Amino acid sequence: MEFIHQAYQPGETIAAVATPPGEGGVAIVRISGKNALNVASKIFSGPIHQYRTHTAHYGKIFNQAGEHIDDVLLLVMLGKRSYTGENTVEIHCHGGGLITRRVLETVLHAGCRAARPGEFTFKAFMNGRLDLAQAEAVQELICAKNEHALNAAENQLQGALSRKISNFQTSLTLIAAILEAWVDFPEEGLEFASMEEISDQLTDVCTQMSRLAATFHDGKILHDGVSLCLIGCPNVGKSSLMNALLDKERAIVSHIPGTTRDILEDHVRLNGLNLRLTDTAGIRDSDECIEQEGIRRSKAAMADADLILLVFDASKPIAEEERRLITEVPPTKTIVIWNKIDLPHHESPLFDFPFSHIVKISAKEKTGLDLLRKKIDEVIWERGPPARDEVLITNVRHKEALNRAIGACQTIIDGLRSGVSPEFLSFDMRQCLSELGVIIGVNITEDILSAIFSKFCIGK
Ligand SMILES: Nc1nc2c(ncn2[C@@H]2O[C@H](COP(=O)(O)OP(=O)(O)OP(=O)(O)O)[C@@H](O)[C@H]2O)c(=O)[nH]1
Ligand SMILES: [Mg+2]
Repeated sequence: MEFIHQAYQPGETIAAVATPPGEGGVAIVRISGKNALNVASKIFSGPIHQYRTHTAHYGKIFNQAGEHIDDVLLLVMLGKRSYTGENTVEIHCHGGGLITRRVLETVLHAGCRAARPGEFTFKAFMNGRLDLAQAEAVQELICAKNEHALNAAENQLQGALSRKISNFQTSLTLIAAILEAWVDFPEEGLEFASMEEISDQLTDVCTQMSRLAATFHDGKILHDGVSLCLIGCPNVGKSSLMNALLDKERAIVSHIPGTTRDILEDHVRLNGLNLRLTDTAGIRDSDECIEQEGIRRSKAAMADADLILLVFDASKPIAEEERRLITEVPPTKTIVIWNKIDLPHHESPLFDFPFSHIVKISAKEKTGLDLLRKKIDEVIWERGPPARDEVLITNVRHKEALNRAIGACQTIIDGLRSGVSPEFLSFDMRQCLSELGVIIGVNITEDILSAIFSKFCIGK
């Protein structure tokens, strides 16, 4: 078969540096495959073939010319009990870029090939150590940017998602068997279950699958993070709010309207989530070409943002430009900020407009910010942050396969209800089961596997 568009031999011995580039205390060169012990024994000073599995040994690495390369700690992990499911040797050498490269070159010269991205995890998948959803969780675990994402990846790696999927498959396979019995032995089939019972069971599985698919909203937040954009007319206090949320003087603040002319970006942590905060140029009619470009960028940032903070100066009446802006923002992803309430101010006159999230603050006095943080959290999560052990769909590939499975399941339910003969529904049942299989990696094409693993780092 092929892996990342090159021939792939099961058991072939591969090697790579498993630690990140740069200087560090220790670097790890990992070797895995059926010749891993032979390769390592050619360059290591100790009797590798005599070592027991999962033991560590101090020794020296020598190159082909017999030159000393490094003093190392060598770990042996045999066969089925290793990460890849194949013999694995890890060489823990000194963590300099040059020395690590020399150790790797020595290993490669001793008779193995450089690993492709994600190839160790690919071996683990091919050898049945992990299913595909678990293999993908390895990469998500490495890339997790917040606590919730880490929990979700950990659950997926422990097989929680795979168990859910295989429970769906088990229920559907039982229903499929009843449908087939029905086709083969129409009289006996009816004794197993009635048409309504089968349809109810299917609806139950379909509802559970839909519930899982609905977690993708939260999963996407964990995976991609959340972007927040500050929008408003000049001088309403957007940059002041940016600084207050970041708790540093990031943006220039002044009483002159049109102070911010370009997009400013920074990150802030909120209840375990990383938010990307964007301050923008105040929106108004302007003849000045640089300001016009700034305003164009503000509107583009607004369109891209997951959440808009639409800022008003509460001490002033709503301006004509602001009325226009109100009609341009999507109300469901907008929080209205009624700023400068430390000054004599108007109560919010926005009841004419469809905003359900309004927060009163003073960016200058830093009041109302906790309420704003709570509101942001509320709008982001819709139904509260995910529980630690909740199974979430974080991956578009899983979401799409699950949605196709739900679609096929729904077709069967509709068919049964409208009296379509069960034999005509077996195609949809096979389709539904195979889409679920796609998530955990059953009958998946080489191209899809290559696309998934090529996103991994080399050495993982
Ligand atoms: N009293 C009071 N003044 C504020 C408050 N927030 C901002 N200001 C003042 O309002 C003026 C404008 O603030 P900025 O933060 O620069 O406003 P902006 O919306 O970023 O303005 P542009 O960059 O021009 O679009 C400054 O003089 C701030 O000190 C507030 O809550 N209360
Ligand atoms: Mg500004």
